[in-house]
Amino acid sequence: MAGNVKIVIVGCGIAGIAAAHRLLKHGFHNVRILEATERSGGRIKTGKLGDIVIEIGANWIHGPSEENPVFCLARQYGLLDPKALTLENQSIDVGGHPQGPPNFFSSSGRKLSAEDVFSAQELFYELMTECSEFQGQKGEPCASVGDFLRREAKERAAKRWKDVDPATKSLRLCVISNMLKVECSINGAHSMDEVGLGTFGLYKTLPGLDCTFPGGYEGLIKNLMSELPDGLVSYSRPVRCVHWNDAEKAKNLVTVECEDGERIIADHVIVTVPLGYLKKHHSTLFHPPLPLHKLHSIQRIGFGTNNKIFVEFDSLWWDPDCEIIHLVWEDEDAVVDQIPDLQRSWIKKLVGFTVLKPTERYGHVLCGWIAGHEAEFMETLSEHEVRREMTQLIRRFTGNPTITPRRILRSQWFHDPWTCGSYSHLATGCSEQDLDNMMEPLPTRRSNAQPLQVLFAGEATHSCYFSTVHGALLTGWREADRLISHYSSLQPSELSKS
Ligand code: 6YU
Repeated sequence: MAGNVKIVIVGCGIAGIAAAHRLLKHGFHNVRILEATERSGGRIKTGKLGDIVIEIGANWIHGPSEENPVFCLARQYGLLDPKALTLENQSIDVGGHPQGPPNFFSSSGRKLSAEDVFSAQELFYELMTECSEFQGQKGEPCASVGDFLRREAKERAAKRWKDVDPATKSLRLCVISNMLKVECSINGAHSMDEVGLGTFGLYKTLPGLDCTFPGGYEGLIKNLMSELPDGLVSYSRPVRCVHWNDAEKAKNLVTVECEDGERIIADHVIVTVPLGYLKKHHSTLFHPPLPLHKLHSIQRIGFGTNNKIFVEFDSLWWDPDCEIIHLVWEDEDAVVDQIPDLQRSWIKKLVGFTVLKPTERYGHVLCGWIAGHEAEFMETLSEHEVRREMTQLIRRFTGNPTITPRRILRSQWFHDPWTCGSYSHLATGCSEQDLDNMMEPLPTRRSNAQPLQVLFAGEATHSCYFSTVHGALLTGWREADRLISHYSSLQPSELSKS
């Protein structure tokens, strides 16, 4: 029976691949994936800087431990370093905060001491923990994480550091601005003012010290793809419109119309396109249009940009054990995460760098992080301009006028036509209901038409692991399971009709 059911999956990122895997395993052989680009993986994208393997998209397995299906698969395929497999690594819980020994440089060319930054970091992490605790309790004090952090940081700084000299106090608040910008990168948001406070605690972290794939994240995709039959994916085949049936007693078939004019009839379609793409193209991607409550949730949930700028040097200018470099602007003691003069000063949004480790494998390569509209503007500049700005920035913060990057490479997720940004976050005004609406199949329960015509997977449809690879993978399995249990619950008489 399952073999006769025709299922089309739109998008060959990890969610689409996971859905296909699970369906095939359960006897659904008539499965096809339509992918807009010429490759699998979507936002899992490994590239090269010279001979060095770099990640243009997803970087880490967040929370690599038994509960994380990406960790389990990577371990099964032998893709991880031995350290990541140790029980010790799996049990470390850092609650999603950046990890590893940091260096802090300031805009006057000074390297800040641990003492300078410790009090600021302590206050910031205290506030971040509090932000997660409003979830499920009515009456959070502000609408956004940014409002709360800014207000509380200033108030507590005034009380706690009242005996500290003004220059030190000001510097500490500048460090907090840097950490606020790091949060923008982590959340993929333009400003933390756009991230909802009441729902912030909905995102869940898993234990385990984040780890990378030494051979590249795409190794996971290659291994999964090698287990799918040849020809299952049609590449360079963008879907233009999914025609479904909202009318009562309408026949149970969906038509998928491709850009090249091909029309494919299916019993079910699983849509895994990114939320950024849905926001931009929902009105043409579905016919009839999406029900209003679903559309409003697509509009309410946030989808921002987080970009990387890789920079290679001949030698290191950071401490050998350093894993994260923070750049602190000394004129930002107002606790800010947005740059007023975006076109001239976009580089101020670059929070700093993660150091690619180990040095024997990566040489002296840093990965710079920049989020928001400043990151989107950066994408419009030539590589030459970005390189020039990066060089000036590093010279200023190190006080060394001779440092020159050997080469750079940046990501451009906002202008990627099939992604339109990086990943989702719960914006102000969102509720848990929006996530439920995102994953609700069409027609929705409010309709009497044939059920499960169009199903939705992808990172932005996971209730607590949105924005991650493991979240996306789990949504692919979830939607496959929805179909598997639908067919296993049908009576024989219903099966012959369907
Ligand atoms: C994670 C991480 N990570 C960084 C960056 C990005 C993301 N994520 P897909 O988009 O993959 O697939 C959809 C497909 O649909 C795609 O192939 C399209 O081409 C196709 N499509 C679209 N339209 C179509 C149409 N019309 N027809 C047919 N096909 C169509 N996740 O776990 N770890 O480290 C990161 C990161 C830059 C962009 C990430 C990370 C998110 C994941 O990549 C993402 O959730 C999943 O891959 C999505 O899979 P999917 O299948 O849902 O969609 C100082 C200093 C300090 C430094 N601090 C730095 C802090 C930075 C913190 N950042 C963390 C996140 C990172 C790095």
